[in-house]
Amino acid sequence: MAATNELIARLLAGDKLALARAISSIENQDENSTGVLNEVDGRIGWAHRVGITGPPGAGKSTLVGKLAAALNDRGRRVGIIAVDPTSPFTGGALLGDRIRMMDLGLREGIFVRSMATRGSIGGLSRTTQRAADVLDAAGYEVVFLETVGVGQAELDVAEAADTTIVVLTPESGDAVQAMKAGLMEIADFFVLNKSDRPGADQSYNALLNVLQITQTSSSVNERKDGWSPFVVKTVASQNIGIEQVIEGIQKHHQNMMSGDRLIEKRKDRLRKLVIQLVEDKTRSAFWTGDRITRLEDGLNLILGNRKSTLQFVEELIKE
Ligand SMILES: Nc1nc2c(ncn2[C@@H]2O[C@H](COP(=O)(O)OP(=O)(O)OP(=O)(O)O)[C@@H](O)[C@H]2O)c(=O)[nH]1
Ligand SMILES: [Mg+2]
Repeated sequence: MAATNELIARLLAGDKLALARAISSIENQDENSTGVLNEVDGRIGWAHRVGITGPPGAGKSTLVGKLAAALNDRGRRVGIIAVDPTSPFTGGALLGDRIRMMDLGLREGIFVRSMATRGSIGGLSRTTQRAADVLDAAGYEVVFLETVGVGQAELDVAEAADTTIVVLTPESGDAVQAMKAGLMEIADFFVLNKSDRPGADQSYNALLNVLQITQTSSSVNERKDGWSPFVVKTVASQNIGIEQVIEGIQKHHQNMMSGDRLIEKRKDRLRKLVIQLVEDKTRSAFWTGDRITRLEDGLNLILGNRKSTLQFVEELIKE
């Protein structure tokens, strides 16, 4: 307990080592995690959580690095969580990110952390959300959540973020592809990175076209929040377009702050979290050793055509 208290005191003071340890505790749900989360809740402010997703190698980490540096130059404290949904270990690519971002992490006001979340307890969305909560409580004002867009992972990150940016490149196939992958619904805006590459203008125009079509059609893609996604061209490696991306982030933040959208989004997140936690707790409370034995017996009865499945379920629950 004393150790947990000390950890909490240090992380609230912004100690990076303590922050890293607290996030590991949450990832592993070890003995410190409940204590940490209980202290973090109640101290959550309004850190702006910005999800950055897109295909492998699109330049997401490069972009996040430049954004973080630019924001930090203006005195903002910035947290970066790079989520790797594919690897349970720190793989090569992630290590590359780490090395590239290490310089940034040396800055007083920037915290960098990567998480390999395959098989993480409670899922990517929850772990990411709670890690962002910890950074928020520790006084970080902007928290970037980077993840490679591989199916569910980008949806999970979009759920944990207030603002979601989808990074595409001239190489990453056409805009129609992005639309098919459901990115139109999750992107608050797009960054077309590597605009120094051939075909950048065509890609930009194609993306604009798709956006116009989705925005003018009264189809499923119409956004009920009235926000219209746009495209920002960047060359992250050369620091080009970074200011425009920051403007986009701020514009979306303001849009969410006026009206109740941000609070509603947070409430949605919290609702899901509470429901998920209740389900987890009830499930583990239900499956005691006794019931597991009963389950095995019941399965034999059902297989032997001596009991119906539904009847057995009712009996188990009633006990
Ligand atoms: N030409 C060009 N190269 C870029 C640009 N931005 C980033 N790169 C390069 O693209 C490569 C991949 O960049 P990362 O930032 O690691 O990309 P990522 O999307 O984070 O990659 P993963 O996390 O592995 O999916 C690196 O070699 C970068 O230097 C750009 O605007 N133009
Ligand atoms: Mg990366």
